[in-house]
Amino acid sequence: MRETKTACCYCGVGCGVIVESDGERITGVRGDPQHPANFGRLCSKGSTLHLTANPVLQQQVRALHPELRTARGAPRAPAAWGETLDFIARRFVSTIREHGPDSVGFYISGQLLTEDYYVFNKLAKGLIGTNNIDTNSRLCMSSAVAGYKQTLGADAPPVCYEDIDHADLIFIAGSNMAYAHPVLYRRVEEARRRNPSLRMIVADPRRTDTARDADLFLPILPGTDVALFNGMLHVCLWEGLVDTAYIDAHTEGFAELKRTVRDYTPAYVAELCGIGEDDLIRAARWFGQAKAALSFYCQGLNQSSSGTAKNAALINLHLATRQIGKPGAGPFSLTGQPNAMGGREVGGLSNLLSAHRDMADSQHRAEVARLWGVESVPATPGKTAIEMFEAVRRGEIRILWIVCTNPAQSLPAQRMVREALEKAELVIVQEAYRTTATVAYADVVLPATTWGEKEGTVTNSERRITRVNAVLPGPGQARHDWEIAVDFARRLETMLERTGTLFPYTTTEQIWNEHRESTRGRDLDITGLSYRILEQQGPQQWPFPEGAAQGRKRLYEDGVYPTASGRARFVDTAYQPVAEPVDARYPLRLTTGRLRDQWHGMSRTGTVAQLFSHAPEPSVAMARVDMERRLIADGDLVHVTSRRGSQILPAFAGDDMRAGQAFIAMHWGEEYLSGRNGGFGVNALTLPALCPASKQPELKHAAVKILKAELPWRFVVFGWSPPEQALALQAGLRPLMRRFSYASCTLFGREKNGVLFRAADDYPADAALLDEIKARFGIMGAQVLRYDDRKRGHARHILVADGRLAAVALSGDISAERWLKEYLEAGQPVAALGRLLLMPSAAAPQGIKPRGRIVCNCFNVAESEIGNAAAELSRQGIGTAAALLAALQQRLKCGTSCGSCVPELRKVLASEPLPGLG
Ligand SMILES: Nc1nc2c(c(=O)[nH]1)N[C@H]1C(S)=C(S)[C@@H](COP(=O)(O)OP(=O)(O)OC[C@H]3O[C@@H](n4cnc5c(=O)[nH]c(N)nc54)[C@H](O)[C@@H]3O)O[C@H]1N2
Ligand SMILES: Nc1nc2c(c(=O)[nH]1)N[C@H]1C(S)=C(S)[C@@H](COP(=O)(O)OP(=O)(O)OC[C@H]3O[C@@H](n4cnc5c(=O)[nH]c(N)nc54)[C@H](O)[C@@H]3O)O[C@H]1N2
Ligand code: SF4
Ligand SMILES: [Mo]
Repeated sequence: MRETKTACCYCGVGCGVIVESDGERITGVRGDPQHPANFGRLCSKGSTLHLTANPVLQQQVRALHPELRTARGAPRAPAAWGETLDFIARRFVSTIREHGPDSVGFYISGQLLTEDYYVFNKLAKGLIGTNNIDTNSRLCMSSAVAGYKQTLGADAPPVCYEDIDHADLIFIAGSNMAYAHPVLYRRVEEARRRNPSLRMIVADPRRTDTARDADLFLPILPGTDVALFNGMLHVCLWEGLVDTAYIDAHTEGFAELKRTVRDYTPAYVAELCGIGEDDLIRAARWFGQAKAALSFYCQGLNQSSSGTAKNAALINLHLATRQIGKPGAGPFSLTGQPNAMGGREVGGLSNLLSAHRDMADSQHRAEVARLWGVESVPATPGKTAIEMFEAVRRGEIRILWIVCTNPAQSLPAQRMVREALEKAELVIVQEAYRTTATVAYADVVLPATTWGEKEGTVTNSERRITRVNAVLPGPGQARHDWEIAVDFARRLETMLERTGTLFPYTTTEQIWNEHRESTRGRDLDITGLSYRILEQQGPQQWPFPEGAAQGRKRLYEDGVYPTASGRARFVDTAYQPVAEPVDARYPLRLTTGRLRDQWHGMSRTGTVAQLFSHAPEPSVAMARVDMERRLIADGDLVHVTSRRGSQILPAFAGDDMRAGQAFIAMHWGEEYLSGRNGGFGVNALTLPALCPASKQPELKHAAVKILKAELPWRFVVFGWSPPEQALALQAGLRPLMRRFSYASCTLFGREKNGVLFRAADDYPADAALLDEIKARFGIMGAQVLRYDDRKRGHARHILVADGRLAAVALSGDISAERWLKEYLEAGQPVAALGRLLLMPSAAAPQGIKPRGRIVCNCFNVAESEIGNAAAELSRQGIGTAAALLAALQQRLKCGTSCGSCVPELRKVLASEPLPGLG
């Protein structure tokens, strides 16, 4: 037994994790009680990290050796590292010689460690001489970067997690913290428990679990945030809630903003935002009157064609009311990925340079060139993510190197993205998993190590740097991302006949020390830190300059800002509607976002069966009225169509949706949701409109139409699969999804691995195709129980093993799916059922009640069980909501481990009529 301290590889909360291993396997994880981000807590994703490292499962999906194809159309073949990197280097040399350095591009990731990031940045900007290096942080944090820089002068969140304990108002805008930053949200819950006068406002078009917890919920119309913040500032001005002395002493540009904001009267704003005037005024008063107002925001602000303006308008509000630079106050941009911050620190975007320097600034370029020992760094602006793929499609960028991100899933406008991937002369994909949609387009696959295998550092949302440690070596021939880049760079240097090397590193510490030196004198100065300090004294916040005893918790307490004048700048923000308005043809507003238990394209969380239990299959959520108008019932398949593409999926009514809106989780890409025409998943629909300042795409707002899909023929297969086959089975089914109008493929189960394949079409599929799919589930041969009604096209084929259901295939009439799956999942003996198993009827035999969705993943507690217990407890007349929750938790244990489901428990309880609560 060994224990290793490291950080969670998912969200930007940056929780500390203690990993248990036996030298060969990771056997468990628990939260690090000493880590200041989580003090021992983990959410549903963090607490299942060890399950993503199960070697039996991993072997089936990990990229284990380099793969190479030397000509388009040929299959990729395993290759040695040396041969592969030499091949790429030769192609780089010839392409650059012929077409210049800007004919290559790197698209990297906020999930890389700081050291990985640093090396790739130096490789592109220092050695190759191109600024064509951008990252998925462009889809995530670039509006936040631009917002902070425009207003406060530097890309630094001025706040810290501890501020939650000092705030008396928490304003959450465009963030579903309960799902996306759960452990930090636990801290908000705790602060509210301790301090009943702490109020919470949530602004979100959807009534999320976070919104349901609010004291004041502002269900604003999508994209109207700038109007909301300007309106709040208008009220604060009118009611004398701005801090004129602070504005005079520490800011500039207020006069212009004031003129603009004058027009944002409560009546006008309430109308624009679709909220009550009273609520707007109340929100402004709460904010302006608070002793300390802390706001949290994320993609509801950033992923917008006015993303930077939304950020700036919120920061304006903080500056004008002096809700900044003091305990409990400030604008807190939540970072999404674990190392979004680290990437920004090393200048990992096409417009940035090391240590928060600007590519456009000639002095900054000279400083970086000096640091690196190169003549110059290029001045030509690099392409940002969307622009880069557009340039690839135009043939301007010929070689594309993709690292630690899955653009064929996560970029908007998938048709364009895929045309680009097809057009590129060479696509290199450096990945830990070979199952992603992007790998299908790779000419070269470079297998990378991942969480539990690699080491370096990451920086979380509150500027805190944590050491990431390896527990086990990587599988097969996988190598660390920085090592791959360094090995490649040296080969390139040799081919370019460069003397000496810019990449003399043999350890991550050497890389990090160089990065550290680049921060000297900058706002993020970490010259006082070292790997040793991080290891001995734990995670530290920047800035931490030489001579300091500790990092800085909070910035700008002295009112001095890192701008030329030392003053913060108000930005004159005017409201702009979303890029693609709804109209008669595309009347619904589609938004996209996160599920509680899944991570992005699901290459990792999608290998853990139990993480599907909270949201088992892809779907689109709609308002009930919009469904009724279109004669759509819950579970019906619909075509969701935008100007860019179409995707079929089942619709369900969500009581969190306003009329006119629809929601699809961003996780459902082609890997899980597909079909014959297009079928690229959620991002078939989204658009490449960009915020002009940050170039961040508007992933949150597309105009769509939704129509019922007439696909009468249905097919579903589900069954248990042995651990050494389950993921391979699923991966093998993926190409077959394209053979149906609609198909999805997901996992289910807990101790066992279940695979579920679903398809629909307008006519029965080819019998050979169905037999092939069934055979993969073991549904073949004499022992299969069969019912076939050929005339009607109905079939029920069942594999029974040890007296229990092992796999079931239904086609035509699939209405028995629900109870058969309950029997299978419960491991219920079926001998007594006899012929009932094959009866064509849909009715469940006596004695089996569907459990429904699993709400508590830690203790496997289902919706139905929670509903029943809640009803019973509320009949007992327990007085307060808090007491009721406690009683529910005591009875079922739900929500007592990671706590991720607690907001949902509160929701269920709130829907019970509570005697004595009114
Ligand atoms: N479980 C889980 N957690 C994650 C991730 C994950 O994949 N899964 N990913 C991580 C990453 S990289 C990121 S970036 C974060 C994202 O974290 P969040 O931004 O909190 O998550 P999202 O669900 O993308 O979007 C947040 C909310 O924005 C709302 N919204 C949409 N349009 C608007 C608008 O115009 N105005 C306002 N005010 N709100 C709007 C949506 O309804 C949604 O509830 O999550 C991180 N944490
Ligand atoms: N519609 C819609 N689209 C969105 C969003 C949205 O809200 N709506 N959100 C956007 C946002 S905020 C984000 S951050 C992006 C995220 O989008 P992506 O970056 O595409 O998300 P991931 O699936 O996390 O991709 C990371 C990839 O790296 C691989 N990997 C894991 N560890 C390692 C490693 O150590 N090294 C290497 N080389 N590879 C590794 C994983 O297998 C995975 O395929 O999605 C964006 N796309
Ligand atoms: S909140 Fe959850 S996903 Fe985020 S770092 Fe902590 S454990 Fe990981
Ligand atoms: Mo993100």
